[in-house]
Amino acid sequence: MTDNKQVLKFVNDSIALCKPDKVMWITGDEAQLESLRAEAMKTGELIKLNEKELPGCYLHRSALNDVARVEGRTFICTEKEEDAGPINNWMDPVKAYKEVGAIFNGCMKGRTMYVIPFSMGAIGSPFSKIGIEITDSIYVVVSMKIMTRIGDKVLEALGDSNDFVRGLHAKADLDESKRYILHFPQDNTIWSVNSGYGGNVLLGKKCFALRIASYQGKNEGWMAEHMLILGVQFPNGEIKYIAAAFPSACGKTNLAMLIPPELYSKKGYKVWCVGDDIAWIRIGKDGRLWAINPENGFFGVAPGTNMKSNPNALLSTKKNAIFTNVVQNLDNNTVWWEGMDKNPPKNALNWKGEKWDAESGEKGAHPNSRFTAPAINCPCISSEFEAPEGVPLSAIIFGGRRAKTAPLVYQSRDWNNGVFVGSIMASETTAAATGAVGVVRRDPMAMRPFVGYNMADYFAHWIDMGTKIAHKPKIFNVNWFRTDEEGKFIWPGFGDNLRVLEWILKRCEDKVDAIETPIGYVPKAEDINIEGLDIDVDTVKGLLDVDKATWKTEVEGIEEFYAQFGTKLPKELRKELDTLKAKLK
Ligand code: OXD
Ligand code: MN
Repeated sequence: MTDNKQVLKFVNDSIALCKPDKVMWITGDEAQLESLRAEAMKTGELIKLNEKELPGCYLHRSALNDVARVEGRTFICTEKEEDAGPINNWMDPVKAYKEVGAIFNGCMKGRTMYVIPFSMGAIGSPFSKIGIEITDSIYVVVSMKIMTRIGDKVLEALGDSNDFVRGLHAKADLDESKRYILHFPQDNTIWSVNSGYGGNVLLGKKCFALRIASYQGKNEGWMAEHMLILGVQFPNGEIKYIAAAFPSACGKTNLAMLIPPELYSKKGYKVWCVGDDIAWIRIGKDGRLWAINPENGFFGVAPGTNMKSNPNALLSTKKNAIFTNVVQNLDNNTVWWEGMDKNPPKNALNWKGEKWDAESGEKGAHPNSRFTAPAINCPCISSEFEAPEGVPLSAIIFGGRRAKTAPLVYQSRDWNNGVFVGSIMASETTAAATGAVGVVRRDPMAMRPFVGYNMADYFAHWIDMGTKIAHKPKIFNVNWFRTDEEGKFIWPGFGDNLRVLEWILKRCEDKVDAIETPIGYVPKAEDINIEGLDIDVDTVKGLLDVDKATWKTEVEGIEEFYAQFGTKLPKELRKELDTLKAKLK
C-alpha cells in the first residue's frame, strides 16, 4: 500500500462510487497473481491450457458483444468541444461524470475491486509515467501484469507525487448500450465501463499511452505515437532504429519482429524489436529523436500469425501468455486460429466456446482474436528494450493498406512534407475496431482513434516539434498492400520488407539516389534488392509508379478531409497540399 494521499483519495472515491465488497491492492507478488488466476479458473474467466506445451498460458473468452475497440463509444471529455476536435467524439465532462457515474454507482456490489499501480516504461526511467487502474476484472489484472510493470515498486517510484493517471474500469454487466470509454485529459483520468475487451480496458495501452499521453506530450514537448520501434543490425554490427506507424491490424507486430530473408541473414543482418505498437518519443540531449516502448508485452492479432509470417510472435506466446477468443483444441488443450497452420483441430471449441468443425466453413477464431504475451519471451527483443532513454531514430515510416494509390515506398521532401504525408494517411479498415471492414478511411499517423485532443492541434504539434529537433529523422511512406488486377498482393511482404528498409536506411545516410515525383522521392527500381525473389524489375517499377490521375482524385479526398479542420489546419499543411496540387498539374 501507500501513504500517497492523492492515490488514497482516488481509491476511496472509487470505493464510494462502485461500492465493492472487497478491495485488493495488487502488489506484483507472483503468489497473489497465482491465487487470482486460480479464482478466475473457478469462474471460467480463465481456462488453463496444457502446462507442458504452453506453460503458464490461459485462454479467455470475451462476451459475444465485446470483441473489439468501440470507437463510436469512445469519448474525449474536455471543457470546450473544440479541444476534442472534429474527429473525436466529445462529451461535456460534467455531464460525463454525472451520467456515466450513475452507471458506475454500485456496480461492484458483491465483487472485489482490484487496485493496480502500473508504470508505462521501465520503472524509474525519466521517460516513464505511472498510472493506477482500478478494475473489477481478474482478466484485466493478469493482462496488465503482462502488458505493463505493476505492483508495489511502482508505488515506491511514485512516492507522494500527484503525477499519475487515474483509470477506473468496471466490466459491470457488459451492457453494450451502456458501454463508455471516457478520457478526461485535463484531469489525467480515464473511465471505462461495460467492456472487457483489451483495447477498451487495459487502460495503460490505448487510453493512457496514446490518448492521455498524446495530450501530455503536446503540453510537455514530446510525442506519443501509434508506432512500432525496430532496430536493423548491419553485418558490421551497427544498429539503426526506425519507428513506424500503421493503422490497427496492418502488420505492425510482423514488421517489428521481422526475420530477414536468408540472403540477408547469411550476410549478418538482424532485426531487433523494441516495441510493436506504441512509441513515446522525445528530443535527446544530442538533438536526435529518442523513442521508448512504454509497454511490457504484446497484444497481438492472432489470426495469420504462424511460423512463417511471424515466428518470433508465435514463440513469444509459448509461455505465460493469455489467448482471447481463439479456438481451443480439446484433444491436447492447446489453441489454434485461422492461418496458424493447415491442420485445424478436429475436436475443438470455437471462440464462442461452441463445438466447432472447420469443415463448416465458419471461422473458429474471431478475426480480432488476440494473444497477450510478455515482451521478454520474444526471441528478437532488443537489448535496448529497457533502456531508460530509449533508442535514437534514423527514420520514421508511415504506412497504410492501399490497393492502388500509394507506391511501395517514397520519401518525403523534408520534415513538414513528412508531416503532410503522415496527415493524409489512409487505409482500409480492419477487424481491430467494430464497424465495416475494408472501407478506406483517413487515418493520420495511424492515430485517428487515439489522439486525445484536436487533430489539427496534433498536426501543429508535429510541425512545431520539427522546429526543435536539430537532427531530424527522415520521413517515409510505405505500402505493402498494392494489388494486381486479380486483387492479389504484388509485393511479398513479411521478411522481404527488409529490402525496403534497407533502401530507407541508405537514403538516411545519402548512400543511394532517388527519383523525384510529385509526392516525394521514390527509389530507382534497380535499387530495391530483388535477388532471390519471384518478381522482376518491371514489377518493382509498377509498384513504385505514381499515377497522376489517381493522385488528383486523392487530392480531392485530402481537401475534403482537411476541410473539417477549418482555420485550425496548420498553414504549413495547406502549403504542402498546394505544392502537391501544383506538382500534379
Ligand atoms: C491494437 C489496435 O490493439 O490498434 O493495437 O487496435
Ligand atoms: Mn495498435
